[in-house]
Amino acid sequence: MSDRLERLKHSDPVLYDICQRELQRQRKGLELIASESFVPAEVLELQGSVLTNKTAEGYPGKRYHAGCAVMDDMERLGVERAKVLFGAEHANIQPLGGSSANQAVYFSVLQPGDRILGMKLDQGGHLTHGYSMNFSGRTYTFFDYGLDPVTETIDYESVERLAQLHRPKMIVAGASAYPRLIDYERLAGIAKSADAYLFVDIAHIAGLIAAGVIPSPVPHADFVTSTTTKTLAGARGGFILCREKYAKAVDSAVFPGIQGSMHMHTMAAKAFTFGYAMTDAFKTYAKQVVENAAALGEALEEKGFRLVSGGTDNHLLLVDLRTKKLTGKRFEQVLESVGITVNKNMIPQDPEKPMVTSGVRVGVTAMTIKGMGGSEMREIAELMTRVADHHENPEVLNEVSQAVEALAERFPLYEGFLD
Ligand code: DSN
Repeated sequence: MSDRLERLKHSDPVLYDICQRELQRQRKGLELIASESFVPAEVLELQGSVLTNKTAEGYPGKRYHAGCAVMDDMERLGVERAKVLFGAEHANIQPLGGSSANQAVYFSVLQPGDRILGMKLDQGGHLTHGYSMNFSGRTYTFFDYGLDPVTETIDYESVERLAQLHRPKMIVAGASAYPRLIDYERLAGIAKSADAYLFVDIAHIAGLIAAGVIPSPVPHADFVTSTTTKTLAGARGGFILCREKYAKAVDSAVFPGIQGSMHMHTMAAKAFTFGYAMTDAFKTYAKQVVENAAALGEALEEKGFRLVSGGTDNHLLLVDLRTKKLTGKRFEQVLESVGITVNKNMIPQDPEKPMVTSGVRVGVTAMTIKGMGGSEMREIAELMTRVADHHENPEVLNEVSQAVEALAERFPLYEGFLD
């Protein structure tokens, strides 16, 4: 790997410098973006491998180009691993990302204009679950459900009511900013009584599900999609799990429905990701993620932050900044200035606009992969609190910046790579 970048250094010093700067940013900062992780070196190797050279369309044994026998072995291996890991009847690992995986699920059994019930974006849902400017909201007729205003958890009674009222063909569950467990069994019952498909997008929590530390929707849902990044902590791509009876519809929705040739190098990295997620080391990591999120949440609450829903069951926290008289935009900016990266995020009933917000989303996956535990979570909470309470004091911010770098560098990242 260092050899390849050695070439880049001479052939394209500008891009080499960009890689170096990004590596230093990742090494010296505290990465708390909930959708990020630090992938194993094998994923970096596979994503940079000669597998990128092979063009293939179709499925193993039924390709549209010659010379695919080796890649057929690789795709079969990845599919088999995904099925075993999640206990699924069928897997398609060709989607280039989570969005294309979701597109393929809709496309597999729905027609443009069909009714779908999805979770509101500003209450934790995702762009591809019906946002008006996204392909989903532009192609299908979405209705949305949200959270109970008191508990700030999914209001299942309203899901049930809306399902009976609108009679959607599909109910979509899963979220990009929801810190609590989802009752898939209950949603499956609601979907069944409305004669709707249940589709669950587990992109954020797939690693925790794979490791068995939180419940799986696979036994209850008709379709499940995910990315292999985030808590699965691997390749940057997507995949679909479904019941066998939908296998043909899903496969043809992916190809030729929405994709042409696939990315063999990332598919191989996905196959590695599924294999690695079966190991004891991965299970230990996933358990620690949940413990770290709880520890960070408790420490932030002790320091006067309010957590949406009062806590977390997964890898992320949604922090309401109104008790600190800060907007999400301001806190994101000032945290970034000291080397802590989070993203501003709407909170339920947010009075601010989406580009301002009253909250931030905080995830612990990347820092857990680096090896951090409960005591480091408390240090991070202390640093975040100092930033919130002194966000206009350059001296304090300078001290925090030094403390961030010192904490980050106690946990080395990709030692020997790119150096
Ligand atoms: N959906 C975006 C997120 O949750 O950050 C990107 O994966």
